[in-house]
Amino acid sequence: MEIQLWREILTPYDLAVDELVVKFSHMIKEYRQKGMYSPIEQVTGRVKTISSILEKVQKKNISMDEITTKIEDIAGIRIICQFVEDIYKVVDIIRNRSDMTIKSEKDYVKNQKDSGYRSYHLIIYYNVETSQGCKKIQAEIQIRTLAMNFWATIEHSLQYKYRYNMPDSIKERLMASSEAIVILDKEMSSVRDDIMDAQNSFNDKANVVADILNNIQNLYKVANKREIVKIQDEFYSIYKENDLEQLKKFNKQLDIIAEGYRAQGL
Ligand code: 0O2
Repeated sequence: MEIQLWREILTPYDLAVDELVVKFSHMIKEYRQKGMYSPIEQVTGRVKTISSILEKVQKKNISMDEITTKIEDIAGIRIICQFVEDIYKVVDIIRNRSDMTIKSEKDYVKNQKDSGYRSYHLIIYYNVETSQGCKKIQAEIQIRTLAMNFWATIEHSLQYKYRYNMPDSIKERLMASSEAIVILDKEMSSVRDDIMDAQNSFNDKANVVADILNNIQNLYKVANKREIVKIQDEFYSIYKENDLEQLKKFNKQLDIIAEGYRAQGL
């Protein structure tokens, strides 16, 4: 196939990956801005390389005009979560979105593959607007925990190294480490509430401090210097106490001062 044609085929996938990464990243941002725990920890995306597409074409005996229908993972999104429970939350979030439709799903978390691989896979339909009009494309979303991702990344490299001849001893060690990952994920889930509490209060504190600094910055433009210096000193001393409730109270007082100066929207 001509290079130009490949470019034409892959461009909408490129756009879809960019858009989907932005959408999922924004979800993380929204949760954190609200001081809430985000079920998504990280998101990455990639368009399958031409060489990898050709490999699949050969392996699955696909004709060139069937590429976009039969190869479902030309656009690939990987969502990494902290806990197994989050994987199912993310699946529900995707299920309820109006801009993606689920075509099929595979739960390799509950039904792990023989290799020991665990992950939740969704194939979605997603519309992109290109210069040629609207295109409905397929994309694969892999959702897994940080621990599952660690295992899959290492195993993928070993698969590549040994191709289809992975020594049994390595396979056994990978199986054993996959079992260790299951235990690790379970252990982490059992302390999930404590970890979430800690992360929520960390985000809460970061948001309050950002609000306070924003208020102080606005007051700089309208209040007199002595008053600002006093406010700043007070902020530093409350900050040192590491008491979130005190910081919130101080922020409310600042809101009232800023309102008095009409400085909030500056
Ligand atoms: P790459 O290089 O990651 O793109 P399919 O081959 O997708 O048409 P299949 O095998 O039924 O059909 O799909 P499945 O099982 O849902 O797997 C698709 C993708 O999941 C793979 O894509 C891998 O990314 C990942 N995966 C599946 N099994 C394993 C495994 O045992 N180990 C690791 N590390 N990853 C796995 P590709 O195209 O094979 O590879």
